[in-house]
Amino acid sequence: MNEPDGASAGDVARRLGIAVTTLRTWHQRYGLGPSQHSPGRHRRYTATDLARLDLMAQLTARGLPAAEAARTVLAHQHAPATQPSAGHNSGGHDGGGHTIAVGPAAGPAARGLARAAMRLDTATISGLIAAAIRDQGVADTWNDLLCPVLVGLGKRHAATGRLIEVEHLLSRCISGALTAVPRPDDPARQPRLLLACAAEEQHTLPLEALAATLAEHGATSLLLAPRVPSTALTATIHRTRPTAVLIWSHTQATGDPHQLQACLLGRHQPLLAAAGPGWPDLPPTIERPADLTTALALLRPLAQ
Ligand code: B12
Repeated sequence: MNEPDGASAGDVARRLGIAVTTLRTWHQRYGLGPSQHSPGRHRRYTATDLARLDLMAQLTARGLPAAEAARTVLAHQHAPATQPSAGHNSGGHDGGGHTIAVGPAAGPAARGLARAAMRLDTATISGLIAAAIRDQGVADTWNDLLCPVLVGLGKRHAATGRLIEVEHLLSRCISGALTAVPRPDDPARQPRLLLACAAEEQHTLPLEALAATLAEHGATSLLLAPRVPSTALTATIHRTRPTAVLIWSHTQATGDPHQLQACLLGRHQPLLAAAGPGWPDLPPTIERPADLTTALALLRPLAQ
């Protein structure tokens, strides 16, 4: 921490991405308060206080009850001092603030993930995502943990033009965790579901989440992502004769409806779904699942 007089409760709460009331509760209940005191002034948090609170925030974000987390933190009290991680020392060069705003509905795990992403802390990012998938399944992890952080990150990037490194690292960790979800074990069978990104579309994560949640529900899918040209898509439909094809477009630039029409030109007519916010208005014969759960319900019965 750079301030010679130590930091205020507001500063610390902002840096750790937690509410000031949470900080006060940790102080009152577990004694994790500010240790520096100048007469006539509010007490200030030192670098050692911040390191303790950072550990507390990480442990609670991983789901440890606060009392247990506090016991662990206090047990570390006399161990060699932990340095606050790099992100906390970085003086606001990312355009203001040290965490990504994840919205009021997001839980502590999303705030913990946002903090870990800002610190470029690969091990914690991957650990939090893997633990959430194990405990809650892919769909809840995607909706409640990953989407709030991705949306917050997108807003922050749009406002500042920065954090591309955070976006890339987080995306890779998410892909890794979703790919690690075990697939149904039937190598002899050709998957009946085809999931593909639209031509030039690089946003792959929603499709990766869909493939992983389908797998969790016993359904295999063939995933082509990113950037699938229309000719490659129609050739794959011709070769694999899927029962359903879902095409993802995230931005208007990639949502050209001609690539959808091309999928229905052959003799084989799969169910066709256009997903993602990039598509314009489309004929009602094309399915438009609005979220992961709806897409799962639409495709799962067609996986056999
Ligand atoms: C990660 C990311 C990237 C990564 C993608 C990595 C990967 N492997 O996927 C990379 C770095 C490659 C990238 C590139 C770009 N990106 Co980008 N990216 C994002 C980010 C942060 C998250 C994307 C994501 O996965 N979102 C998933 C969910 C969270 O998206 P959602 O729209 O909120 O979801 C809604 C629905 O789609 C639905 N839904 C959610 N999940 C699912 C799942 C299924 C199956 C279904 C059916 C529905 C569904 O529910 C949600 C609520 O309605 C977004 C921010 C954002 N808000 O999405 C920007 C964002 C999409 N990117 C943006 C831009 C501009 C770009 C680039 C053009 C930047 C550039 N100049 O190069 C390129 C585009 C390249 C291309 N041609 O595709 C803009 C798009 C603005 C616009 N509307 O046109 C966004 C919104 C950021 C911003 N605010 O400016 N990006």
